[in-house]
Order: sequence, then structure tokens, then C-alpha cells
Amino acid sequence: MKDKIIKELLEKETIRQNEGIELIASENYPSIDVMEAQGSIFTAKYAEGYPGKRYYGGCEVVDQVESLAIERAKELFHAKFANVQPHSGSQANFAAYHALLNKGDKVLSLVLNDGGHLTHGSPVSFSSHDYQFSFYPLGEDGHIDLDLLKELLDKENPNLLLAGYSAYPYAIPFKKIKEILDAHNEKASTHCFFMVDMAHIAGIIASGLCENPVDYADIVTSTTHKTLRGPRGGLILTNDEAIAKKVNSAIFPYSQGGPLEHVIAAKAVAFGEALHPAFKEYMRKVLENTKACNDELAALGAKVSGTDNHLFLLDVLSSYGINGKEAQARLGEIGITVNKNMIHGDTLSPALTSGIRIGFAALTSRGASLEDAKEVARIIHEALKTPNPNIEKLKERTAKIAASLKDVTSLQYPSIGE
Ligand code: DSN
Repeated sequence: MKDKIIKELLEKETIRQNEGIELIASENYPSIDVMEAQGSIFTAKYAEGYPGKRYYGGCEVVDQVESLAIERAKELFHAKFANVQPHSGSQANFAAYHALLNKGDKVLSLVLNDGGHLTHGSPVSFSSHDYQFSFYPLGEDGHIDLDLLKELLDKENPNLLLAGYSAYPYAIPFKKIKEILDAHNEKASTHCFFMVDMAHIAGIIASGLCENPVDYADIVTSTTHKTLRGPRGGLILTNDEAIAKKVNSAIFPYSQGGPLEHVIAAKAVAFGEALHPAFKEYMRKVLENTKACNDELAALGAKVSGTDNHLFLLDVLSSYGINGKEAQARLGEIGITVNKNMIHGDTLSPALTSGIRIGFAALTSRGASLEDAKEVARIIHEALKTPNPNIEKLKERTAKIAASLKDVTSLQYPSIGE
């Protein structure tokens, strides 16, 4: 690369990622094949429209790329229709709302502090400006309270019920939610659609290790770069042809222009990797590592959420008397990257928080073992339990784990496309 400044920054970031322990639950390391597709000449092509119906000439090759991505996405999630063009999860959610709702319609979504996403009705997001949001809280045990959800559905009579979250460590009972919604819809004056944002757990769903929301929801949105381990981008799935048509128009021409065909090529590669049986083994290891770290911290006396998926929440305020912001900074000093996160019933502001969110999708992609996951727990505990831990010693322990893991720029995963 000729641009010296960017080259240097790229090298710095590669070192940071290789020498650190990445525990942000929404991050992951794609394969070199995904990165090769994403950095390819497909970026030079304009292709407004959809395969076979483009506004530009010369789309015969990108048509094949996009069709392959669509077919693989459908196979992976057992969906009848897929739109692979959303530039991000937020764009996917924007289009999904537009496909199902009229401006001003009512949406029932999880209380944001309990793990929702900005596009799920935050006052600072378009979502709360275009639609009227009301919220269902989690039950006292931090799990979805189905009785309360039923009550709120009947009370609020929304046009859309939204499930799927950013910081929820437990299995989501999609089937039961759908049963409750069906019972509500039988007697309600307004039909309520069901939308699932599966961004965080897409990889777990693809592996068949939890319920598949595509079987129950009218629309499922996702990102492709979290547990699914693809390029940064979005995805929308549905089994309903009429909704699929509305989704396509909501993406192009309503909210996006030319699709990012280089990213769509990378999505096709990632779907091909996720369709390979080896991906299920990877995902099993992610779940095992996450649980091992959670359990080790619990054994050391820390207050953790427990986990059924790729993440858990550590209550640093109850466990160590510090807030999430301080914990994030302290762990950052020793080479462990996490994010501060609200926990259920949090009394601190989102800028401080009482917890941190810990996920193992990324570290497991680098080959982290159960022993590594337990050692990470012990390092976190040592780093947070006293105000003045031995930073240098803890840094050495983190560096030792990182050095034993695979290089983030050369990861290769088996694919059905081989
Ligand atoms: N920013 C993502 C997360 O960290 O969960 C959600 O899009």
C-alpha cells in the first residue's frame, strides 16, 4: 500500500488485534477468503436493482454473485426469501419496519437497558421518531417474562412485536413468543407482526444450536459479522412472498442506492463457510468457552448472569465495587477488550453502567481452548478485585494467551464452496 499513513495504521491495528484478547460479544474474525472478496474489484461495480433487474449494464457477473449469496442465505437459515443488500443491521431494521408498518404505528420492544438495540426504539434513533415504541421489561430473574409480555401485548395492541437483543445471555423462546402472539392476534382488533433481530445469535441459529426464528417470525433481520463471522453488513429473511417484495423495495430504491457487491461476495463466502459442518463445531466451542469463563468467574465469587449463548454479563459493581466504565478501562490496560454494559435492574447511567459484556466468538475463532477461557476469567478477576493490581504481570498473562492463538489476518475456515 502506497498510503504510508493508512499502512502504518493498518499495521498498528493488526498488532493491537493480534496481541490483545478480544471479548466484545459483537465482534469476530472473518477468514482471509471473506477479506479477499471484500477487498476485491467487485467494489468497482454499480448494480442498482436486483439480479436480472439492474439499472446498469455489465451486471452479468455480479448477478451470479448476489444470486449465490441469496441462495446460500436461504439454505443456511431455511428461509424462502433473502435480501443480502442491507449495508448494516440498522439499515436492515429500517427496511423491515418500512416493509411492515406505516409511520406512527406501534412497536412493542424490549426495554433498551435490558439489552435492546438503538434501532429498537431509542430516543436518539430514527426508529422512535418514525414509530411509537412501548417496551416490555425482563422478569426479575433477567429472563423474558412471557406472562408480562402477553399482558403488554393485550394492553398496548401494537402493530409489531420485536424480539432479538444485543446483550441477552439466554435462549430466546421464539416458538412460545409466537404462540402468545397468535393467541393475541386471534382476538386483537389490529394485526401484530412478529420481527426478530437475530444479529447477535445468527451463527448459533445457523448451526441449529438454538431455535430458528425464521420458522416463527414475519421478518428476521441480522448482521453478518457477529457470531456468523462474515463481513460487516446486514441481511433480511422472510418466508412471506408479499413481505419479501416490500422488503426489496424498502432497501432499493427507498433507503439504499448501489449495493456493495464486494461485501455481498464476502457474505456469500461467509455463508458457504457457515454451511460447512465445521461451523457447527466452532459454534459449539464458542458456547463452551463462554460458559467456562462465566462459571470460572462465578467460582471465584463474581456475580455473573450465566449464559446459554456466546455472551454473558459480569456485574462489576456488585462483584468488585467499580463501575463498567472503570472495569473496561482497567481491562484495556492489560490487553483485554470488553465493553461496559447495562445489567438487568442497573442503577447507573449508560455512560457508567454496573456491568461489562463478555463474549467468546472472536477468541474462539483464533482457536482459544477451554483452559484459555478459564485463564481469561482468572485474569479478569485478578485485574478487577483490587484497586491496584499488578498490571505488568497481568499484561504478561494476557500476552501469553494471545501469542498462543492464531494470527487474525490469516484465518481459514472450511467451506462448502471449496
Ligand atoms: N453494536 C452492536 C453490539 O455491540 O451489540 C449492536 O449492533
